[in-house]
Parts: sequence; C-alpha cells; structure tokens
Amino acid sequence: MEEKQKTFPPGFLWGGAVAANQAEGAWQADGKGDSVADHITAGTKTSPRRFTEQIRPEENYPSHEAIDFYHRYEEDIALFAEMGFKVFRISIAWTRIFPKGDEISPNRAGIAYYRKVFETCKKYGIEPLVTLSHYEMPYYLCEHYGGWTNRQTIAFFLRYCETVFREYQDLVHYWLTFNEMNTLVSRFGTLLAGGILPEDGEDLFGTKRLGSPETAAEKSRRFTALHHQFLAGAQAVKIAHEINPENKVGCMLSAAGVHPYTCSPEDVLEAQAQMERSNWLCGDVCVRGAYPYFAERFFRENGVQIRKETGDDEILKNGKVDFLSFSYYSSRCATADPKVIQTAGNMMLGVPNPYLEASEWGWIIDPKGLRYLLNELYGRYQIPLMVVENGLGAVDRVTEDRQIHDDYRIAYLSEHIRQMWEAVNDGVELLGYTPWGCIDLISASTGEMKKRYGFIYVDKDDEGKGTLERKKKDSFAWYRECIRTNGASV
Ligand code: BGP
Repeated sequence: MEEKQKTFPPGFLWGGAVAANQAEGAWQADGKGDSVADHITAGTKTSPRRFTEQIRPEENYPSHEAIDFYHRYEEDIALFAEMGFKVFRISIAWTRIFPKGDEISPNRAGIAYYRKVFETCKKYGIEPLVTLSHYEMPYYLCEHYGGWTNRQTIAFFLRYCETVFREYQDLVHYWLTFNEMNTLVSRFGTLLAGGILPEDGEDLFGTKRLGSPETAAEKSRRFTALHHQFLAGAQAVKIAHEINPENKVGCMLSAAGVHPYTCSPEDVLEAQAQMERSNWLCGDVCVRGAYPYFAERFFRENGVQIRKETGDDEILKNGKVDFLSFSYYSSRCATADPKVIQTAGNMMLGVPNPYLEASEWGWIIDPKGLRYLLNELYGRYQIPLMVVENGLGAVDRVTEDRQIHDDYRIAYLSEHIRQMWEAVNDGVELLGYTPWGCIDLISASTGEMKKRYGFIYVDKDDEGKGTLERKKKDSFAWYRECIRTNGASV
C-alpha cells in the first residue's frame, strides 16, 4: 500500500501549554490575591504536598516564585515563536482579576498584565488558548464560601468570565472553562479543582485518608461542587457566545483510556464503569448538555445527593461546549479484584499495565492509548477535539558543555504524535496539540521543579535556587522541525 504523507490537516494548532500558578510566580504582585495554590507547600515523589491555612515563610510554596513567567513572558513567548507555535495555552489567575473573588470591580493591574501577554502572543501570530480556572481559585472564596460547594460561587465566576471575555474580545477566541474538571469525581480533585479546604496540614490528595472510605456526605459535597461547575461552565459558554459569536469554548478533562486488567467479565465491566465515571460523566454534561443515564444509579448507590434547583437542566442544555479538550499522559487498567494493588497515576488510581513501561513517576506510557481514546471520544461526541496536555515528566541533566540531551522526551512525544496522526486518519477531527509544560515549570502533583516537561530548561532546583536562566533542550529543535513540517518530520 502507498505510504501516505504523515502531515496533519492544514491549520493544525501546534503549540504548548502552561498554567499561571505553576509558571508565573509573583504571587502578590500588582494586587493579586492568594489562591488555593499559594497555600500548598512543595513535596517530593514520596512526601506529598501539604495544605496550610497560614502561609509560613519558612516553608517552600512553589507557586510563589515558580519560574517567574510573570516578569519573563516576553522572552518566553519569543522562544515559543521561535519554535513556530501557532497556539499557546495559558491560564488567567482569577486572583489577579478578582483578588478575593467576590468583588464587584476587577483589579485593573491584573487586566493590564494579561493584555500585554496576549498582545505579545499576537505579535508573533500565536493564538492564545486561555483556561479560565486552572487549579487556583481565590483562597478567600474557599475560606468564606466553601469553594465550589457554594452556589454563590457560580455568580462570582461568571462575573470574572464576563470581565475577561469583554476585556480580551479583540485578542482571545479560544477558551477553556475548568482544567481537568473530572478530577472532582475522585477525592484527588477536592482541593485543587473544588476549592474545598481540608484540615491544616492535610496532604494535597487526601492520601492519608485513602484507607478510610469517604462518607456519603463528603461525596455529596464533591458532586455538588461539580454540579456547580457544570452550571458555571454552561453559562460561561453562553456569555462567551453572546459577547462574540466567534468565541469557541471548550471543556477540559483529565482523560485516560481505562483497559480491563484481565479479560474476565468482571474486569471488563469495571473498566466500563470507570470510563463512565471518569470520562463520560463530565464529557456528557458539557457536550450533550445533560447528565448521562448511568449517573442516577451511581449517585443512588453511593449516597450522593446533589443540590439541584429547578431550571438547572435548562441551563445545562443551553450551554454546550464547542469542542472538547483533554490532558493525556497515560492509561490505566481496571480490576474488580480487591487483591490487586492499585497505584496512583495522573490524579486517578489504577493498576499498572504489564505490557507497558512507566515514567520515573510511575505514570504508564501508552501512546496507542491516545489513538484509542481519541476514537472513543470522537465516536461518542462527534465534535472537534484538542489534546491540550501531554508529555513526559523527567529529570533532565545539564552536561558539562551545558546541553540538555532529552532524547527520552523526543521519543515519548514522537510516539504520541504518530498515534495522533493515526487517529486523524481514522477520521477524528483534531484541532490541535499543546504539550504540557513547554517550558519547565512546577509540578502540580508534587510541587517539584525537577519533574520537567519542557523544550526549554529553566535553571531552578527543588530548593528554589537557580538563576532562572532559560536554555533550549535538544527537543526544542526537534519540535520546531515537527511544527515546520506540520508533523511530517516525526
Ligand atoms: C495535569 C495538570 C497540570 C500538570 C500536569 C502534569 O493534571 O492539569 O497542571 O501539572 O497534570 O502533572 P504533574 O505536574 O503533576 O507532573
């Protein structure tokens, strides 16, 4: 058979992704308020990040300085332009616009800052793709309102959305509502996604409590928070379209294919149930505008009670997203056998796949799983998709001649791009690809600096020391060539 040329569709959006709290630093600059992220200490692979009510200067809070993108965005965006980026996924820190979250008027300094960032992107012909909420809601809203468990938070969020939609209507046309909103279906998302504060000193994911079953009341709080985000997201879509019909708004999921650990019917059913809960529940509400048929039984059997109001169904129906985006790092296996040990991957528990290798952080590497998932998602939703996070968190070494030979990263990304290409040729409508942490930044799960994803190295270590100097890794030239040839070089 004739070998087709492996290029992506014309106009394919190649780029990279970061989030404000993991990149900007400058946590108190120009009137910014504290966010949830500013209350989380650094961790390591083995000792989790912790939440503290009071910020204690002697602790290392990685979001406080991060990689200082706040002051270095011009240099960084120029480097992205050099790689040929067509799109740059970035988040707005809500707390720069509304420092506490419930104010009536926005902070003009925050608004001015993102205008400069987006204008810089535009100067290079880079389309900003903006996440409205990426793991960093205003701390004040969590402390005084209970985060997303409180229905009032919807109105605060919408005021923020409307403000930025209006302010940047000449600059931004691609928006994402909540980063990895489906992490709220598990305990892992309680604090980062839901803004539901744990006790002081509790670790980020509540792992201490994993041994003890979560109560129905706790689950109900999480799913109520998620319901409020569904309502907020749907209304944000509507407002964005009213302000500018050109606006495209997507939801964003942490997506992984779930494979049955064995071909026993029990494992097959367990895998299906996990796909439903972790991928389809949120996807269905955002794309189809209604809770899926299986939600009722799942909620009933888990004692989950959501505080729904009359009119909510109508809101969901009228705010369907234009496209679906997701992060993809790994897949996992599901088993119904309680004796099989489950370990953590990217925010979800799963059984390692005996056919696949894992990253240094134990995340299973499954490029074909990306093709599988793209087809599953497209088959179900039939709307454009975008892969807005993907990559290999790895320790990079700077050689004596000050180079970074990250061939392992090139190998990981190449495999995933090839499988994306296969999916496109299967017929999947894929808009773009923004690998995660295109410049090294702070890890969300561990708070480490040494878990690096970037094409650009940042001189900073886990103790917070370093010059913050930027340096191109080998993958920089490789990705530039990939973009220049629209994927053919891979
Ligand atoms: C996703 C988050 C990102 C990011 C990424 C990599 O879950 O949306 O914020 O950090 O995972 O995870 P980590 O930083 O833990 O390696």
